[in-house]
Amino acid sequence: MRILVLGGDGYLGWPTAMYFSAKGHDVTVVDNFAKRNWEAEVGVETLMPVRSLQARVKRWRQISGKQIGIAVCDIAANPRATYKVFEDFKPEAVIHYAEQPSAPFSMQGREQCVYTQHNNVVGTLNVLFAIRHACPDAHIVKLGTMGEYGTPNIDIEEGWIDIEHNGRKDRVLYPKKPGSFYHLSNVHDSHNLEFACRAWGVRVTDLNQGVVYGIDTDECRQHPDLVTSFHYDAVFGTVINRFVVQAVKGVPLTVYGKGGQTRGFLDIRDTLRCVELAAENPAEPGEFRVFNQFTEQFSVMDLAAKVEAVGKARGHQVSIDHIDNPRVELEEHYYNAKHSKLPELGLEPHLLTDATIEHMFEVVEANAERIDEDLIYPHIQWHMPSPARHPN
Ligand code: USQ
Repeated sequence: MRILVLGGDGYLGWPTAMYFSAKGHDVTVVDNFAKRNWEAEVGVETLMPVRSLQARVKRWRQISGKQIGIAVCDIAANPRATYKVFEDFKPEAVIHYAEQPSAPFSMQGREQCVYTQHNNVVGTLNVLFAIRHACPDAHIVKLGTMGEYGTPNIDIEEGWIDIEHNGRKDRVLYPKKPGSFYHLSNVHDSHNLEFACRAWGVRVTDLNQGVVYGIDTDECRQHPDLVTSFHYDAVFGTVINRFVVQAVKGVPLTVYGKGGQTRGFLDIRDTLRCVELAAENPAEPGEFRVFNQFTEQFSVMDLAAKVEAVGKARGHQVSIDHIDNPRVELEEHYYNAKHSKLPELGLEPHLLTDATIEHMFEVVEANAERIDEDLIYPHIQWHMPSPARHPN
């Protein structure tokens, strides 16, 4: 297949590009390196140094004998360049990761909120129009988020729900109640994508992905130049990745509030397999298909206990702290999300075992001197800033 990986320089995009390339697909990465700018803006670094995209592609070619194409393009700001990429490459599948992915980043203030929604929503609209213009049969595999649903007091279905109201029935998009402006950007994307399926007959798989953990994939392990961008800071780091780094550094694990927050989780290797399963089994023309992409549910306290146990067994001093929750979210709630469609297509999950956590510890321990303790504690609050503040 000819596959475009939008956002192919990122934590998930780069391993995805190598994974498809290793399997013999014709892969081109599209990126504008915005993530590298956001890291500089917030003042954080990845645990392991990340080479330039060009250097990674070159190393990948030396090791695998396979070529990955590069198109430097801002899909949100430059629709003409985006059209050109789609015209030239004529993708059969478009894997779309090219979004600002951090909830805390989007909650810093007006500027970052508007930026996040503009970047994510307009970027996805430009991709939709580019596909309609250049390759209307291409299948969009859009990385969305389980956070679109929030934590409702009823079971979460896979994208759609059958409802009966005043004696009449309909099938509608599942009601959304997300917990940040970032998560809201994905809700807006889902609505735009679903409408484009109805109006134009495009094919879309919306992957409502849970929280990803993990440091590497088979391809990343082949050379230090091929590592992906593992974050442990309070802006871009996800919870398990953060806890392992905290345990190695001897910082009490930062459970926000009570820690009863429950989410769906998956191993980074399963992200790649899920995207592959979606691409190999495309949505029909006009179909807006939603898969809930996670493999297990855990509460934050479950995760802290798992990391604590593995960390102590490895000789680390690990303790758990309940810090004031910087977010507005339920800390104890019902959570039961369906996730059967990807297993039905053949997903065999990597579950969160002690061995998985041990591997994360090994890599973090080997890079411990690069951990900056100042980046661990969260500083971005969800609550309204003072009205007296300047609009920015
Ligand atoms: N949490 C802690 N302590 C920490 C960090 C997080 O208790 O040090 C809690 C948060 O309050 C939250 C949960 O852990 O209840 C998950 O937080 P997270 O930062 O790991 O993940 P989140 O902000 O939800 O976002 C991440 C990715 C995002 C993706 C999303 C999937 O950054 O791109 O869309 O996971 S989901 O959560 O299913 O919406």
